Amino acid sequence: MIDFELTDEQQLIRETAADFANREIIPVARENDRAHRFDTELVAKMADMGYLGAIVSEQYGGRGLDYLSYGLIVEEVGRGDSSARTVVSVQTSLVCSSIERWGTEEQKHEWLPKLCSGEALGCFGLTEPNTGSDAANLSTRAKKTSDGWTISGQKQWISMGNHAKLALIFAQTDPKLGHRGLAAFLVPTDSDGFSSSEIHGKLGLHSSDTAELALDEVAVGDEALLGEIGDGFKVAMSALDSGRFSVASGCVGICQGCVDASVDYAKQREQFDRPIAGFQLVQAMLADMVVDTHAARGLVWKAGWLKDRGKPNTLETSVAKLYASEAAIRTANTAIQVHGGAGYVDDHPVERYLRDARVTTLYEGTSQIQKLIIGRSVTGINAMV
Ligand code: COS
Repeated sequence: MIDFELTDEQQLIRETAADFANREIIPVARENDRAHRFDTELVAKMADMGYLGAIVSEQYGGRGLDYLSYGLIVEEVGRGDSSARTVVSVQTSLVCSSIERWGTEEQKHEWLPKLCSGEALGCFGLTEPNTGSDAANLSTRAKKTSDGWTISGQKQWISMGNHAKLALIFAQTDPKLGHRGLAAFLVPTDSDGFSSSEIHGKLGLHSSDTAELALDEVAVGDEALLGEIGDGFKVAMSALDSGRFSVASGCVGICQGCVDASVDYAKQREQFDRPIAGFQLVQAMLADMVVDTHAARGLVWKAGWLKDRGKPNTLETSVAKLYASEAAIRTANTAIQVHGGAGYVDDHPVERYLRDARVTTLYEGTSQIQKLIIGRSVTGINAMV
């Protein structure tokens, strides 16, 4: 049976998130973008809505929602502002999900309530200056001490790295073991030897905090280890299964925002004595945008449906992330075309949509990595070795 009908609860969650985006996110998005401001008040409001721990169990302070509902929330937040959406994606999918899935009861009770309530922000420290797609090849080292570990290395492109109280840090414990030597650590960012600095000059996501992290002999106890030694790569990959779904959901929001803005504009903008919405070539652009939006949303919902049933979904998540991120760029680009010169300045949201969409085919696995995952899945041949 295929059923595209949302439950009453999912419908309510969607409407509430849309209303939240309209009231709290969209009115401040342009000013935050211009000011390059990481909006901590908005983060607190999203936390109050339960959006930082939507899929976390209620016993740990989350809302215990299903993935489809989470995707609906992330779509609406992404329609509002991808920088705000990045907060939700990183906090919920990369950090909270990893702790809930791999953590001990002590770790879950210590961190999840604070993360869900927004008392603490978390960041995901996988990528390094010389390690992006080849995620197993980390330079950051963790050395065993008598009562814990010392971690040294650098992390790059870390969303929320300057605001986070907790960093999920991936490090190599034994280079001879390759990906089976990796471990994940819950590192408080006020630890001695931990520092962060802001990365400037980004094309988009101006109101998202993006950091470089440096760990200089940071000492943590044994209780900081998340999962077992050697589980680090699996922790990262399982986090990205959730994170890629979240990015894809946010991209559907960009697509929908572009359609909404373009339809409105095309109906009120007049040329040759009639609204440009009456021109076939404008309608063709709108139609392309609508098709991309529907297709992306359908793929995201399918991935969420599989997650909610506990079925394997790495392939479907990569398909959704690849399609939705590329669709967001196409749609935002077309939306600017519909707006003409007006779309090139920030009186309308579409130029920000394009700038913010651009990163989504890069982070949480490039489009090329998604294609290699999809290609391996259908051929059984690993093109990455
Ligand atoms: N969940 C849990 N475990 C997973 C997994 C998943 N989704 N995917 C793989 N694993 C496990 C495998 O089961 C395997 O376990 P064993 O060691 O027990 O055999 C292990 O991880 C290695 O898997 P695999 O051989 O598939 O890994 P590869 O080295 O081939 O992975 C890719 C290569 C490209 C897929 C991976 O490095 C990747 O996703 N790179 C992109 C990283 C990225 O997205 N960076 C952005 C960071 S966030 S901005």
